[in-house]
Amino acid sequence: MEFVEWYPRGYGVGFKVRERLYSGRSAYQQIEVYQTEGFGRMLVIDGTVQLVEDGELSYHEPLVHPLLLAHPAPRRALVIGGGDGGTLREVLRHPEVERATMVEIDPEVLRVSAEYLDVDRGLLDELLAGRHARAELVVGSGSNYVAGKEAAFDVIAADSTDPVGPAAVLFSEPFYRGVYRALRPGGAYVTQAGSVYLFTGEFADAYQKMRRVFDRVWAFSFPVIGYASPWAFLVGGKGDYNFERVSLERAARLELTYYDPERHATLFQLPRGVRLQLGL
Ligand code: AG3
Repeated sequence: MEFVEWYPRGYGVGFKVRERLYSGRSAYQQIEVYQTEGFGRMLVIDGTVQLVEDGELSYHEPLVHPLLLAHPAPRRALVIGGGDGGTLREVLRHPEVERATMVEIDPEVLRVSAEYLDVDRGLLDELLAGRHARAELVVGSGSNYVAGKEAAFDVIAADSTDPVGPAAVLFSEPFYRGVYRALRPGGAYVTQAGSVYLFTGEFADAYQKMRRVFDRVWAFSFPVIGYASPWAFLVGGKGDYNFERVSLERAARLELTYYDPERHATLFQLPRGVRLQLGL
């Protein structure tokens, strides 16, 4: 049996799968879990691959660690989306983080991830029971949550589905304004921004919108296992936040597998045509 995610223009990313372990419709989306032959279990939302267990770090590491390692003291952290728990798990590996909040809109993603996936069941169980020492869970809309906050977070990471569909609001200028307000001075925001090659227009669009809101914006890419790679990411900084310098001492303690802090500058490598399309 095979599972193929079809991107625009008939480009596919496929996995050999042994069986479908779960399939169900939540109030927001279609959720599926497959047992793949070579990469552990796979979470699929609305036909798009969210993660494979043996490869999810290739997404969660570049999403989280550069952002936090470039911040001198990331004490308060917010994760928007990320219901499988992988992003929050990586955020909590930083001892500087005193308190982290995760706002996930779909309780079914939390339940299915806790039951079927081995991303961090322990963390999800603790969050769902409300007994994690440093982290709390809010089930609700990330954009509504952010709209009510002012100078509350040092770092905010959005781990959403694609810039098309239900998550489109997380790529809008009003949302970015809310995020900017919710950041403390010197704080920063990161978001995944789709496939560099298949969603180049959305990537460039999100980049331009963020430039209208944040004091500085950085675009980077990373090859992610399971996605049509390279994958796009955007960082927006408030005040004097500088994404170009990361703490190597703090990085050394993380024992990273994919993101390489000693080669941080390689993150900014984009295909020339894409760089020009972004106006960089
Ligand atoms: N969230 C980003 C998923 C984007 C994948 N898009 C796609 N395959 N078309 C991943 C969730 C992992 N925590």
